[in-house]
Amino acid sequence: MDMFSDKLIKKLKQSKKVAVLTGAGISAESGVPTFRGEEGLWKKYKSEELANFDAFIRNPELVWEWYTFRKKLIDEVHPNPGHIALSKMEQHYPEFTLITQNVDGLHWKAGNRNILELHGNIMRSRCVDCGTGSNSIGMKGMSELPRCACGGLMRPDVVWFGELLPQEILIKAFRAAENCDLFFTVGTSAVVQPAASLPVTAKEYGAFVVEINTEPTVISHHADETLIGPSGEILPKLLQCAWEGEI
Ligand code: BV8
Ligand code: ZN
Repeated sequence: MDMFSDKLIKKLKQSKKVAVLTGAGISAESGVPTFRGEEGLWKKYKSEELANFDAFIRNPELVWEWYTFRKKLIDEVHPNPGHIALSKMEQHYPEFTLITQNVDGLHWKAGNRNILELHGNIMRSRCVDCGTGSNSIGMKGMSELPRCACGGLMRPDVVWFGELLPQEILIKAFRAAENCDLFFTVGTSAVVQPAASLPVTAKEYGAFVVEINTEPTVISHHADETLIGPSGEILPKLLQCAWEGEI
């Protein structure tokens, strides 16, 4: 007995334009802790202590320590079957947009290319003063802070609370949500704005919205289908079912 409704399978077979929003949950089975789970990254610290600019200026060592810890962890993990399924979807559908809140770069490693990184990427840094970017630097010892050639302080190239998302990327994300036939929201608690408005927008514009999460969320009532379970198990099964061995 398949766990998926006929309507959902039909949608997967017939859709031409698909958009997906992912959050930390899609990387959980790769071993990357989520933000708000009990073992969440923010258990020890509170997000306001870390993921905002004032916290960074007040205590750059602490913030760099946290990001260096996360980068080291992310360097050692691999995409899981959920990420892989999404890269197969990009090959399959004529129009496929992957919108992620994650900064771990795992969708790129899994083979997706049409990726919109709403909140930046932890492997990139940029100068607070002149904006010069650089890849994958962190705290060398615990002492010296990474600095730009201009002398400015380097910061992780991620979007912190209270900071605007890259407008170009955000516009593309909403355009994808407005134009798609089928929208997946995967592994996100849907509390962080403006990302959390994307599934609602997709619904308003007539998309069939599917939520995949280990538990219901504040936007489950907007979804046409909510599949409860780990995305690393559900996504591959869903494609297997819909494409009957084509993959
Ligand atoms: C902005 C990057 C304009 C850095 C992040 C009051 C009301 C409404 C909004 C606000 C408000 N006060 C402030 C705001 C705005 C604020 C916001 O939304 N706050 C929330 C918390 C209320 N938003 C902002 O500040 C944004 N900017 O609005 O700019 C502006 C400008 C100036 C002044 C005012 C406004 C910027 C937001 C971006 C912040 N940066 N990260 C970093 O990563 O270090 S947010 C951070 O949370 C991550 O990006 C993360 O992706 C994101 C969302 O979390 P999730 O991905 O959903 O992860 P979470 O742990 O929460 O949930 C995991 C889910 O997975 C769970 O549901 C779990 O059940 C599920 N799961 C677990 N395992 C699995 C699974 N699912 C499937 N399979 C599994 N195996
Ligand atoms: Zn500089």
